[in-house]
Amino acid sequence: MPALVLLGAQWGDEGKGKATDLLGGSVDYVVRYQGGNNAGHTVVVGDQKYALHLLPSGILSPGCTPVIGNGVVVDPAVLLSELSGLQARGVDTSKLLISGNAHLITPYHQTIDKVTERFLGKRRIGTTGRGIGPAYADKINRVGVRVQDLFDESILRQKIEAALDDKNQILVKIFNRRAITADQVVEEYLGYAEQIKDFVADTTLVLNKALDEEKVVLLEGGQGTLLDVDHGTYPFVTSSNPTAGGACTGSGIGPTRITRSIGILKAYTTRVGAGPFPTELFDEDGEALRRIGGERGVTTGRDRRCGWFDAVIARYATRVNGLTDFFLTKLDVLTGWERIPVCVAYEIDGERVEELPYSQTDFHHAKPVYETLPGWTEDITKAKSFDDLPKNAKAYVKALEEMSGAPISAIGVGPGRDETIEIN
Ligand code: 2SA
Ligand code: GDP
Ligand code: MG
Repeated sequence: MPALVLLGAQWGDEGKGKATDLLGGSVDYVVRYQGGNNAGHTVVVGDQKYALHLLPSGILSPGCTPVIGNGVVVDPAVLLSELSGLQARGVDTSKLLISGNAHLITPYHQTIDKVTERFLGKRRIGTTGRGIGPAYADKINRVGVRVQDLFDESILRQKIEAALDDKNQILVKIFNRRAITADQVVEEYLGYAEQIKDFVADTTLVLNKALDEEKVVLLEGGQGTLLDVDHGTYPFVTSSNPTAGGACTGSGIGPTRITRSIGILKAYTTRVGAGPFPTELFDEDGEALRRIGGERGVTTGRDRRCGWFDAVIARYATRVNGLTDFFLTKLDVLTGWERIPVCVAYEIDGERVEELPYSQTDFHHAKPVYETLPGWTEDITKAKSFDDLPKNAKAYVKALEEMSGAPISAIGVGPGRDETIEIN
């Protein structure tokens, strides 16, 4: 049996948490493969709303084993508080597995993230301030601290001391901050070791064995395709690979075992943080999308930037992720607009461009070319099948499908688990 990937097709917050939860009942493992507690995945179960940051959304599905893969960066303090928050609400968290190879976020990563952003001023990325970029930088620089290091005090101390050698130079000399002592970090992190040791496992072995035994593994992405450090709008990206390739590296599952790659696609577009966004709206339509869609960051509470649907981006997501299908989310948010513009191409320096330009300068200059589709006013939140949708909503979905390069297999018409139309 297969592994499947579920990832964001835009700039994140497409509704991946809800989609993962929806599939949670029919899969055996849900694996986070990149990112960390910069993510904010919302799952609504009945009248209960959960905001998950580090834990895979599958933790809410009984029978499903949640896994934090090697590609994730783990802030142990956040991990423990998220676990105790769920336990207090009666969620069984005992099956969680954490890769011993996942890297740790430490307090100095958070400090560096925040002071760097402050220093960048107008050129800031608009990070979540959770230490994600600095933790991945240490990983690539081979001075990172891994989950397994928590269980060997002498190695942990050596690594933290080595990492702090140059970090303290930067913090003190450039950012005018107080030095962080290795002792204080080591002591804090040794305290976490005992609390997380039972969750730590060789997760690539567990997952590959599970696949051998015909189990189903869902690889859940954080953020989205356009925030990918390789394929996104660099430098306005996160520091990991949310795209499908990252699912293999971040979990230790080979590409031949993945049979489905699902792109979660919002019926309009949002972005948090800085960077180019061709269909962004600065008028009352943008404000209405934000208000009706509840477009506010789940982790930082920042207002999300909002704009119309961008088919160039959707086609790009199909291309770089080899998408087999899309889940289209938040169609209900568009109810009430008389006409809905959809970006079908860009105009760059007077020329029509159908594909996402690889040049950053071109993308910054891209102006959306819109086609306008007729809207609908009927409430669609109770729709259970595609045929229950009003004619113009059906036409909108079909048009998006045609422009985006992969079939739409599910449509979200509300935040709840059952507010989904499945299309066979
Ligand atoms: P970072 O912190 O280094 O990963 O930030 C780099 C960029 O990545 C963006 N980013 C996100 N964009 C959308 N949603 C994210 N998760 C939260 C949510 C965001 C929040 O679900 O709402 O609460 O603000 C997320 N995480 C990272 C970030 O905005 C930077 O542009
Ligand atoms: P994620 O990061 O991709 O998991 O998405 P977020 O949780 O950050 O943001 C998506 C928001 O949209 C959450 O508040 C969800 O509850 C909500 N949501 C998901 N699908 C739908 C839908 O089809 N309709 C509506 N109205 N809300 C949805
Ligand atoms: Mg989110």
